[in-house]
Amino acid sequence: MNLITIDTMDAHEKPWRERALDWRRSASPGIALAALLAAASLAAQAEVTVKDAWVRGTVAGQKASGGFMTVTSTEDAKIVAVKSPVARSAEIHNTEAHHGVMHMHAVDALPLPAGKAVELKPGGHHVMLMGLARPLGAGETVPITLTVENARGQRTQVEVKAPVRPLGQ
Ligand SMILES: [Cu+2]
Repeated sequence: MNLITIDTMDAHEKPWRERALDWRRSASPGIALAALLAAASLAAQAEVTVKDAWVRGTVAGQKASGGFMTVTSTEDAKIVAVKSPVARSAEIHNTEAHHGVMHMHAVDALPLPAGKAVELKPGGHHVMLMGLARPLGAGETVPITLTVENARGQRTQVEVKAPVRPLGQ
C-alpha cells in the first residue's frame, strides 16, 4: 500500500518538475527576444537633424514672431507639433499668396520626406510663436521643441536652440 502511494506520487511529481524546467528554459529566450524587439523599435525612431535655426527678434509690445530652420529626417516623418517656453502657444504655419496678398495659416503637420532637407524660412513654412511674454532680443537663444512622428505613429521630441537675429534680417 505504502509503495503504491510513493510510486503514484513519483509518477505525478516527475512530469510536473519537467514542465517547470521547460517553462524556465523557455523564459529566458523570451526575455531576450523582448529586449531585442525593444532595441529594434528604438533603432527605428526617426533621426532628425536641425540646422541653421533662428528666431526673428521683436520690439516691445510685439506678441508674435517666426522661427526658422532646416530639418532633415532619416526616414519619412512629419512635424506634428511645436512649442516654446517663450510663447503661450506655437503652430506650424505656411505662407501663401491669395490674390496677390501674402497670408499665413496653420498646418496640421509638416511632412519630412526621408533624407530631404526641409526649409522653414520667411515666406514659407515657419514656426509661429504667439503670445510672447516679452520682447526677444538679439543675442538670446530661444528653445523650441519639435514633436516628430514617423510613419508608424511613433513620436520623438527634438530640442532646438534658436539664436535671436535682430529685426530686419
Ligand atoms: Cu505665421
